[in-house]
Amino acid sequence: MDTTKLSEQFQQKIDEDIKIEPQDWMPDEYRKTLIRQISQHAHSEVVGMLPEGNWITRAPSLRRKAILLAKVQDEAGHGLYLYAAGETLGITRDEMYQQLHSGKAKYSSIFNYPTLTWADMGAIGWLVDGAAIMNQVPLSRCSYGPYARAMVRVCKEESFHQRQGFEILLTLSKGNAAQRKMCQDAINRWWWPSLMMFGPSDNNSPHTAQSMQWKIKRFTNDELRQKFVDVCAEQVKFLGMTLPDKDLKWNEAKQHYDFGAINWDEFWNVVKGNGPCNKERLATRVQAWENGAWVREAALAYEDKKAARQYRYNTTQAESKMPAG
Ligand code: FAQ
Repeated sequence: MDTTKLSEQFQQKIDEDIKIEPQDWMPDEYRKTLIRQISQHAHSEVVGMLPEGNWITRAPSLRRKAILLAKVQDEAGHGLYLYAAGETLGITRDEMYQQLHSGKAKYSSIFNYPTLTWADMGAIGWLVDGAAIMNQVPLSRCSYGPYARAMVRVCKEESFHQRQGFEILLTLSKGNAAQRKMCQDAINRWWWPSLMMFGPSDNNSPHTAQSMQWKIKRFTNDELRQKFVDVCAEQVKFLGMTLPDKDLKWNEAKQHYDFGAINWDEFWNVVKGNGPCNKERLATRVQAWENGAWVREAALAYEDKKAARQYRYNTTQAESKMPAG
């Protein structure tokens, strides 16, 4: 069948909400877009372990330490499902890592900011995981089966993360003056970078239109950002804190919150590698990869040894069944 016909049938399946599976025909550009997005998403989960990993040894109680440890492990698991989903498209995990380590593949801008106080663990949970869920719930309905299915479990876990973050901030917000100040300071620092997680505004987003047509994206960057603002503007009231935006105001006519201008220069600066922690984050990942070389070699050597033993066993068995003479 010619490519035009295949493309038409492909789009028809998408329009009918039939999932595309790895063995199905798909346009090269669809495959490329998914590899780009899924691998960048996987890298974000794994690099995203670093800002919070920084606080595991400094969590204020054993309970907080255990919760944070479990949360950071969950992020590793999310990375794993996503790398596995990426592999179904014909790219190897090593190639994806290579793209991250060489700086070719992006990861979310948010993880290039430092975690200065314990309240940052609360702000990350509430705002960063909150933004991640807002973006990922629609992705669980995306047209590519393996990506959509990976998102179902990821979202369940992210929603727990979001609540644990809010609970950290709620506790601080009921604490002494220094704790309340720490809480407000963390919200102030994480608010705008969290809004940037949704990507450039729609008129500057080169991939949105095509990704919407392919139902990889179900909402545009600006639509999801607006939903997030509307939710947070209400939730912050429970904390007795404020969002650092003097233009944040309920708009009765639009039934949405209006909000101030995002600093897109800051966003692109971070995306291009010049944020406060870009170099440190990438160097840590590269070092982890290099330090783990012996583990990968040992695992492969073990697999080879097991296969050789199995081969010897199978050969002996076959020989013993041969008729004598
Ligand atoms: N940072 O045309 P668009 C998490 C790039 S997971 C860096 O709008 P698209 C869990 C974009 O890649 C967070 N780069 O692109 C967690 C593209 O560059 P390219 C990650 C960004 O793909 C919580 C260019 O700008 N989530 O947080 C960013 O249609 C706590 C043009 O942009 C996902 O990855 C950014 N913020 O829409 C872990 C979700 N935004 O590739 C630990 C899946 C845009 O052409 C602790 N991804 N760019 O070189 C998506 O939904 C989409 O890829 C968007 C971007 C919405 C991020």
